Amino acid sequence: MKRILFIVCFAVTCFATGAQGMEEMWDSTASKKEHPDIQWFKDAKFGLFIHWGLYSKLAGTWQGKNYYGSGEWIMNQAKIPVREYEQVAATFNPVNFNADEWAQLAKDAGVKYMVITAKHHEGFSMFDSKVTHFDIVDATPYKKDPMKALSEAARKRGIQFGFYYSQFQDWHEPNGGRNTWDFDESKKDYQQYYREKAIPQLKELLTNYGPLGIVWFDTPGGMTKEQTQRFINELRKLQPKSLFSSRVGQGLGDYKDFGDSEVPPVPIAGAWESIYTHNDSWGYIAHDMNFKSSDEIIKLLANVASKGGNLMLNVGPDGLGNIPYYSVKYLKATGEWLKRNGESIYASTAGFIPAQPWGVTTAKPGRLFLQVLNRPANDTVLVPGFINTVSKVYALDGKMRLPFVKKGTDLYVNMATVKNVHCPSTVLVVEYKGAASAYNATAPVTVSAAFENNMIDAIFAKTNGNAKVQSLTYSHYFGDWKHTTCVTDMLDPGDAAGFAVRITDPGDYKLLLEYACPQESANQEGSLEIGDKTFLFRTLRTSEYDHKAPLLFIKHPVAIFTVAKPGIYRIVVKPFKQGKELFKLKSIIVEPIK
Ligand code: H79
Repeated sequence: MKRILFIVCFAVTCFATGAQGMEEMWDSTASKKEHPDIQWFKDAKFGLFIHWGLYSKLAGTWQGKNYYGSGEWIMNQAKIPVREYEQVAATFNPVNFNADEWAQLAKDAGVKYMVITAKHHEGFSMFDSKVTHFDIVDATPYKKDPMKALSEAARKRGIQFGFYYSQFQDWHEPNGGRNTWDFDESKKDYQQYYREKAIPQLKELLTNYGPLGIVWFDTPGGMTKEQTQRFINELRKLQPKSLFSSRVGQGLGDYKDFGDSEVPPVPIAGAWESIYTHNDSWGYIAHDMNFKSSDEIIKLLANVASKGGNLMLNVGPDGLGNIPYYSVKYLKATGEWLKRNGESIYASTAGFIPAQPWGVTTAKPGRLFLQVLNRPANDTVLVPGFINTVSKVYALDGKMRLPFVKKGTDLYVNMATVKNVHCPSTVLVVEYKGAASAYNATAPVTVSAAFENNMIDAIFAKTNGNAKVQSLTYSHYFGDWKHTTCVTDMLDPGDAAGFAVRITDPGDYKLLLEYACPQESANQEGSLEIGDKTFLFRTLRTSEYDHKAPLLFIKHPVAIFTVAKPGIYRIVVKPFKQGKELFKLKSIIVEPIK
């Protein structure tokens, strides 16, 4: 079954912990048995996440003050006392909620599963619960259970339905996790909270809403590994087919979730998911307008699929039950692209050709899909390291055959006849004979004059001395986490980052270093070597690395280099002399000079 062997060890050591360190090591599927019903999830590739609760009504504002953290955190950020927060329920009346409209949007967007917050950290139940009165039926003028209607509307359209449930954090309960402004954390009995609220409510969810594809846990706490296993076993009995997310904690769960807004840099084996929100906040905030365009969503989806995972994209409906205008618009546009190109996404596996300046790859037996995200100026798509014999190449949309030539293991596809209609990813299909080759993580990075710029990502660095490749996590002010892979810990000339690049065209190129640099690292000398030339530069200050603030990168031009002969070049970046960390190097950008 496993025809492709990926290099995953790097990813497992460096990327197994989730964002903000809240998630423990997750046992990779290599060492444990997969859930027997995991296949639908592996094939799904695209899911819709929905954050909806009382915070959606507050919309980022409490008592006239605007909050810019993620919307569902407002109770915590404004330290709203439980008794006052309960009053919000009395005004929560989502009269515009329409289960069929939401489910139809999901269908039109092309998602295969949907996960909605049944209860977030605020502790409010968005479903009819007998365990508490702090739920949508008992405590709001709405009085109905929207989850019932939504679960049915989704299933009717062939969409797997699941619940997000905050199993540990519950700011409404004296014994729930993390409300420190009303309750003394040291006096809490988490087990009592699990016994009296979380477990009985999860049982309600697993009993009253039909078959659940997923139970999506988040921010585990208060349980040992043994207790977590017993918790899982108890819930499993109700719905053995339901998949549990890895944030159930303690390395357990049926598939791996990366940190919020994190995509692993290399292909990862096994079932996994990247989660992103459409703008910057998970729960609705009136003043968060930073929505990703459909082009950005499609690129993200192609990128996640090229690593072998699913993208679950979040939307935050408002307190009346309206999904934001731009979410509707861009989700529908994503669905339009998927209608024509979904064959290259759904049920695909990671591509076996590493990222190229033109884009990324996904695969199915006998077919490699080229997701051309940047069209080459000369219309020639180079697929290096293609070992198999090619039988034909065509554009996925329209099936037009394309000419190709093979020179050794270099496959050149000419896409000149593909109409240049606006398309975020033009998908080309390469049909080939034999079994897929292995992903070559050490292949040189391609640099070509056919692109305005070529990015050599830090992930491809071979490091010496103390230098290392690390995923850095930091928050922008909304609280959405960002993750950037950088070369760090370059303090002396022995701490070097080396990159093997294959430059395919002669000519002049400008080299820019993209890095982040705090005050204490600024003004230091570094060097960049390429071929037999050495270029010196002095670092410029950008920002400090503080995980609660944006990490700012500069693109610093350091060299012009003439390539007389196409071929493999080695680029080395290092400090000129011993000092503080030189900078955090994100990438080297190579721009052909026309
Ligand atoms: O549901 C979404 C988040 O609310 C949840 N996971 C996703 C899917 C999540 N729970 N905890 N965290 C994420 C990490 C907590 C981050 C915090 Fe903050 C840092 C809380 C307080 C400081 C972010 C920034 C939220 C408020 C400010």
